[in-house]
Amino acid sequence: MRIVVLTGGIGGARFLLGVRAYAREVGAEVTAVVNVGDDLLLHGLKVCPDLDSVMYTLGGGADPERGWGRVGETWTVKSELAAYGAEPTWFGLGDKDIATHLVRTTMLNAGYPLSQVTEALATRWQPGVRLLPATDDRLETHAVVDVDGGQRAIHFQEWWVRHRAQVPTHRFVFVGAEAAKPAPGVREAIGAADVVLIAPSNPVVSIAPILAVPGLRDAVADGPAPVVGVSPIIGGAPVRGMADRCLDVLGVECSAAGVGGLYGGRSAGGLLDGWLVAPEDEGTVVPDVTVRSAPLRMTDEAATATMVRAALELA
Ligand code: GDP
Ligand code: FO1
Ligand code: CA
Repeated sequence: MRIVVLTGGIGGARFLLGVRAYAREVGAEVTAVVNVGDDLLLHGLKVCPDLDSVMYTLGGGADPERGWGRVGETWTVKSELAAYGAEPTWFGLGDKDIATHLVRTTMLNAGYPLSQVTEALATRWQPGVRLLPATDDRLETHAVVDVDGGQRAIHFQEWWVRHRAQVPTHRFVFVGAEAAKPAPGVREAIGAADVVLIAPSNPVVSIAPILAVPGLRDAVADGPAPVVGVSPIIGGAPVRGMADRCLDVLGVECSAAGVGGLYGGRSAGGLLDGWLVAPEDEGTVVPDVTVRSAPLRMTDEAATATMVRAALELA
């Protein structure tokens, strides 16, 4: 059995722990197609927050409380940069994390594509699933916001981390998406999948940038595999993070039904055959989609594997 998962950072990473546990039980192969829209160049280093969240989480090196970066992290470089007054001060790289960015940046500068660099980094972390960036090309999520009486596009990280999404926002733009190509293996994995799962990731800034890579939405929507999504929204609120702010920008209700409707039913030009919602949201209706409920809180690996089983039963 071949399972493909579309994923962002922490929500997707925790979901993948359950997918991997299930896959080990039944001998399935897992490919994660990971968002790169959050990526940024900082102090000359290429930082890939969602790829790193997935890699560290599956490799046992993630900080469980923060949800990003390394466990047991130290911040010497960050405070040294602050002593120089180096901007930005609102985004901090940990010392251990910086080693990842140094290796990545060196390889990228030597001409290796991000997909090969990711494979090389994963040699250390042994995530147990194949990690593929959605694209090797530059694709950056920007937010069009009101500042100082005018409209300006700012990088997603400035919107999310610096402004905590609390700034009047018109829309998101996936800069570079039109010219981006799926990374090697992504289209092939989707085409050969027995099931495609959409992780309970942020639909607006984690899943949408993946689908914005030309050809990927069609590969999923027109592919042979059933597509099942898992709701990141329980009882009208995100479990963590600011998906409510993101959905607000799109004018989509923050609910399991709202996100299900945003993805849409496959037979109606959308993506989904199935949509898994929490028991709190039982009765959710998404036109042309089979909706089931199951406990969706990823409290530990076993609970998450049970949730994955429910998603696969829907397929
Ligand atoms: P990010 O890239 O680090 O922001 O992470 P993702 O986009 O992959 O995931 C963020 C989403 O995960 C948020 O919208 C949360 O609501 C969702 N999430 C986090 N924990 C859980 C959980 O235990 N259950 C469900 N269903 N969703 C969760
Ligand atoms: N999030 C923060 O809120 N503040 C930070 O200083 C910060 C640094 C950081 C460094 C590396 C990394 O991989 C992630 C980092 N994040 C930080 C988290 C991250 O940028 C966002 O939560 C995600 O991009 C949203 O998916
Ligand atoms: Ca993300």
